[in-house]
Amino acid sequence: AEVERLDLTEVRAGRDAGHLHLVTQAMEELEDVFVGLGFTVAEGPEVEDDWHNFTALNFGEYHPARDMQDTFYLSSGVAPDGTPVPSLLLRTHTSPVQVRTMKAQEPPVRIIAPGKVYRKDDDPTHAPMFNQIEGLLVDEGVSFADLKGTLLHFVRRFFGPGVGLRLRASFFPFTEPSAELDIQCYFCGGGGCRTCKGTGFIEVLGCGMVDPEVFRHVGYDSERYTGFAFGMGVDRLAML
Ligand code: 2U9
Repeated sequence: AEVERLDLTEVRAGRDAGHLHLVTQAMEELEDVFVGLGFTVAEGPEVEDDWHNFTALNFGEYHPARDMQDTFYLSSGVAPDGTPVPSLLLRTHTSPVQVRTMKAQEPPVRIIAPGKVYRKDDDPTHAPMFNQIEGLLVDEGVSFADLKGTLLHFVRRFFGPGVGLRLRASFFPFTEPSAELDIQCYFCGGGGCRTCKGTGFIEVLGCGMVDPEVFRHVGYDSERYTGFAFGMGVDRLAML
């Protein structure tokens, strides 16, 4: 009969000393999915000015959507010596990174913008600082079908091959048309539970076709170019 033998030459891995933060892990996994599709990573300042954070993205000075993205203002008005100080704020989304990229180069653009963002929010489900990844693709002939194919690939890679999904009409000042992407709730399988608030679906991200008004603000020919964009909250996805 076979006798169990002790292998004294076996090399075993040591005990793990620790690991990356779960949000960092989620961030890196998300980046890998889009880098694999040919997107490059772009970064920008967390202290922004009003134009890059709001105006260029089609939030007019009194647009009601500004209310939902109230943030922390650093300075504005006039300095003690009388010189005007532009309105500086902590960015409420990473979208100003895409605005800066478009100001600096002509299409094609294919970037993701990961990083910290800030909002005047503080309750059990909202923190004043959280992480986002946004994507932007601009070229000639980009359609909503390209957006849908990209997001389908993302859901399959990040959540698994068999996960059901749906697009639901929505509104953002910087995209038209706009949609939210939901996946079928994998806690209850779609029947309805606490996690999906009885709906059978979990909200994953917002997206849409870039509003031509945004192209006009950054100096792109809005007759020649179209593009899609999407944005997601990384802390939320790490929890999921
Ligand atoms: C440019 C043009 C369009 C990025 C987009 C969303 C929709 C969106 C939210 C997800 C959860 C923010 O973290 S969250 O609260 N984002 O729903 N973001 S489209 O659209 C852009 C970005 C840049 C120049």
